[in-house]
Amino acid sequence: MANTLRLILADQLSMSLASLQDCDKNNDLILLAEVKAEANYVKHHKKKIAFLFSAMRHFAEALTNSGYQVRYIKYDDPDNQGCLFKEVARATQNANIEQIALTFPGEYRVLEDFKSWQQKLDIPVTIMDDDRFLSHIDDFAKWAKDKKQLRMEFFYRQMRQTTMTLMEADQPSGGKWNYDSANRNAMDKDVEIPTHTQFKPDQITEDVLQLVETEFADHFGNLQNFHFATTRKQALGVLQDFVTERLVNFGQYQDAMVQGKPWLFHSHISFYLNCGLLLPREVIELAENAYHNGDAPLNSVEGFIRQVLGWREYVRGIYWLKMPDYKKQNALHAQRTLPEFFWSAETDMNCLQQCISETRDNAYAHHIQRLMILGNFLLLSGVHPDDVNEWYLIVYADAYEWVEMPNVSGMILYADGGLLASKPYAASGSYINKMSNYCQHCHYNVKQKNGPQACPFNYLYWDFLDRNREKLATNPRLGMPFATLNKMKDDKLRHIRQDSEIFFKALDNNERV
Ligand code: FAD
Ligand code: DLZ
Ligand code: SF4
Repeated sequence: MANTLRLILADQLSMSLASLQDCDKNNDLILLAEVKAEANYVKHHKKKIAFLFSAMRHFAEALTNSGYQVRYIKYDDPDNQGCLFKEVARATQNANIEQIALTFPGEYRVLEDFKSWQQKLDIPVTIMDDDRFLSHIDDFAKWAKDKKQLRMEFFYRQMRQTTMTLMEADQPSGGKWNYDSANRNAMDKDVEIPTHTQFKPDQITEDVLQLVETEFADHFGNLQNFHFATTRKQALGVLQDFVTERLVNFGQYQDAMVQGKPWLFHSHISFYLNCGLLLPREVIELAENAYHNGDAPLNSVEGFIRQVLGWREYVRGIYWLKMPDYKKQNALHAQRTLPEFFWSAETDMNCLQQCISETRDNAYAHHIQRLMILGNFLLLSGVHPDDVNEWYLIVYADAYEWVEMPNVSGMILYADGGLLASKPYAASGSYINKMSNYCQHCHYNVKQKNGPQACPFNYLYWDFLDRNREKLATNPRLGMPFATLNKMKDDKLRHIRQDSEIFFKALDNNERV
């Protein structure tokens, strides 16, 4: 076998990675590179860069300790070439390399880049399937073929069957596929929320934190209290803590939001799953075992497994099925630019203020914050999908385009015209008030429908439906709200339109809202 260069990306930090499987420890060279092009193509959150660089350095160390030959390019190496291709080109020149092995990347633009390397370098380049995912993108395409709507629920059921997860013979455990109806509680006052797993930075992480502070000073976010896992062992610790301490309550409080409590009963493993420190198979297995051992109820375990085996695999399928066109979709013709306060958190809307400042501090927000606070506001305000996609890709430490874009363009913005979501996830203030305690601390009054003190979500919700009547009124799942809108007195509708106009004017002038 010829000497092979094996490039490993920041989100491919798995010992079981396809392109590592036939590695010849004596003759092959593994390359990891911290490069400007990847760290700056959007201005990633400081904690995201620190997390990935530290995880890369730890992974390189683990590879070296296992006997592999590793070439590691640090960000501040004086002759750092600045992009993956140039680092690969340099490594092939110096090390007698005869071929290159890659694993299928998580972003379309990276794949396009990979595809050009064989010709540019004039040596064979092999791109291997990323078999860490449980569903192959070709199988997803087959499943999707000839379907008008690609509902996650049906894909998920098929995944349960093909992987025999939470199944009893050919029936779903407990007799139902989906226990979502049991998973919509607000937080009970007397429930104690466990602390999330935190790790003290070691020397490798300290070095990286210093580097990021210096080199990425103008990026969003802060580096204080950096506590992420940066090794596989630590990531397994986060997973284990979730299964023993939080999974039991994951289901019922999945959609709850609490002021000052960003982590709740969620797993906090998306960072590790997406960069390769954890594998979906082992995560699902551990959760399923908790159910069989009687350590967690079915609504929690099924709810959690649906996220990993269902949603996570499904959004990846959608991304690769629809790219590159997916990026250009804007079914609702949203045109507004991203409000400035999405960077500063300076807003009187307390729910947004909380979610944005937590995002700034943690590079994390849980799902319902991303969907029903931040996403809901961006949908109702008609912010352009390009701006919204860029923001979400920047601010979350688990964000790569394959997972971020379908959630943004499909789930929150309805920019794909309903391919992913059967209706837009639009809601007024009463939903937020029901699921959180944010409204108790807000400048605005959630009970008020109109006027300067009214919760903006209340009139923006109706204004959104009114503005998008033509595209949404025939959606059967929006029958009820449109019936209400159609019966609305002219006077009331005029107030809604006026309040929305005043609000948007202030927003566009960058005045405090
Ligand atoms: P938990 O609530 O504990 O869920 C368990 C796991 O399920 C997660 O770790 C994740 O791997 C998976 N999962 C849950 N929901 C989804 C989903 N909708 N799509 C894909 N996987 C899911 N997730 C990302 O990993 N990266 C992103 O860039 C990202 N962007 C998002 C943008 C928007 C607008 C929305 C609405 C959701 C986004 N999500 C994204 C999905 C979800 O919000 C995060 O996976 C989750 O909040 C991560 O926290 P957790 O690990 O504590 O998740
Ligand atoms: C997100 C990211 C960052 C911040 N830095 C690097 C890097 O320096 N080197 C690298 O190999 N990858 C990095 N990544 C991840 C890539 O930008 C890209 O999102 C994924 O590798 C796609 O699979
Ligand atoms: Fe958010 Fe409205 Fe509640 Fe304020 S009143 S926290 S803006 S939902």
